[in-house]
Amino acid sequence: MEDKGIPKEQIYQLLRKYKEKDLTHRSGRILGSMCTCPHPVGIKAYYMFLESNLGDPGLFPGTKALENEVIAMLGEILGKRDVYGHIITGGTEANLMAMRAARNLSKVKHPEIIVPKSAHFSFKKAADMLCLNLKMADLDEEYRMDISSVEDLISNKTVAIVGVAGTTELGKIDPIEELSRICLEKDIYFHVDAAFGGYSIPFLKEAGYKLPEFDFSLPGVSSMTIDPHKMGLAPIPTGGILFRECKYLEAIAVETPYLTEDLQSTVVGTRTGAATAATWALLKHLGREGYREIAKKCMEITSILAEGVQKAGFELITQPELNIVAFRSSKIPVEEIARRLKEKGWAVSLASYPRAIRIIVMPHLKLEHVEAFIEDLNRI
Ligand code: 0PR
Repeated sequence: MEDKGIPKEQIYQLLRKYKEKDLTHRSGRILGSMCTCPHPVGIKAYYMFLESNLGDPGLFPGTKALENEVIAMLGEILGKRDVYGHIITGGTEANLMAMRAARNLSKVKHPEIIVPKSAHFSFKKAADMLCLNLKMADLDEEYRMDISSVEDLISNKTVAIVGVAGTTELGKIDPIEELSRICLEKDIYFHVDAAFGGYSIPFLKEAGYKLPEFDFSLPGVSSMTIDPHKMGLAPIPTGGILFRECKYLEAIAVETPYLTEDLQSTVVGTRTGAATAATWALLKHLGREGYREIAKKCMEITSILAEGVQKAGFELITQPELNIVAFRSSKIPVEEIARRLKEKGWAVSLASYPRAIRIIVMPHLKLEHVEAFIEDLNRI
């Protein structure tokens, strides 16, 4: 570190050099990310609230009011307006909070949680941090959580079951309705990870897509993850955790003696209010119609991509249920396909189960990008 500071123009120039090395979503070359270009209205709102700290909400009552409104709006999207929750850093923190609530409310020794094999790796982190035994349920032939496998894994130590609405690798929706019924019957905490699907499934349904029930309208659902920084178009880091009842938030609250609030339930202490402001601004600005159009557009491009992939001689792993396309070839290993695509400037990701090229059709992917990609795929 220099003793004398560098003039700001020079600083910006230096930063631009580093930035040039990064990929951008806008280029249409990032095909394996659940993030996207943040919407300009969200960016402006984010800037406006940069100094706001929801870790000490008494100092920022305006931002706290925005958070309350955001939680109610997200709850409304997910079938229940009067929910309790917070805007946090992302799906990992949301899943961690949910598992912590489930564990704290049960008095069981050596607690276990049951997640599908397709669950995001954040549950491994949660299990490790919270000393939970992680049980992985098998998937059925459509890569959804297998109900009979779940039933086999349930024991008197089970403190939570997790279903995913929009799996990370394939975008599948687990049988949430059946899981909700089982959890209600057996009095087990049921968390739905809709980090990816939460902002699209409800809007696709409104647009006429036939998708299953997956939210708080099912009485067994205790909590849900929904990430504004994925299909919500908010800047990162912006996640959402919603609980059906206040007692779950209370179960993870700690006393905060010298702050303007008495209790805090989030993992992080100092917590940006900018993410909340951006989420609020986008929900208000885009409205249901805006999000409906975004979700629909992504699905239309998903269909075009899925068709193009098959025409190019590749095999779809499964029919896309949401905006993710996963495919492989009987002739070329997926690692080799990914390598050749990288040579042509495409940043794809690989699904682990089954092994496949995985493309997430986020709002930054336009038709021209997908057409250029299919052309390159044909050459491969
Ligand atoms: N739950 C689900 C279903 C997810 O897909 C993810 C992340 C999480 C929870 C965790 O969310 P946070 O990453 O916000 O904590 N899914 C993406 C993934 O792991 C995240 C991602 C986004 C990764 C952009 C890469 C990337 O470029 O694939």
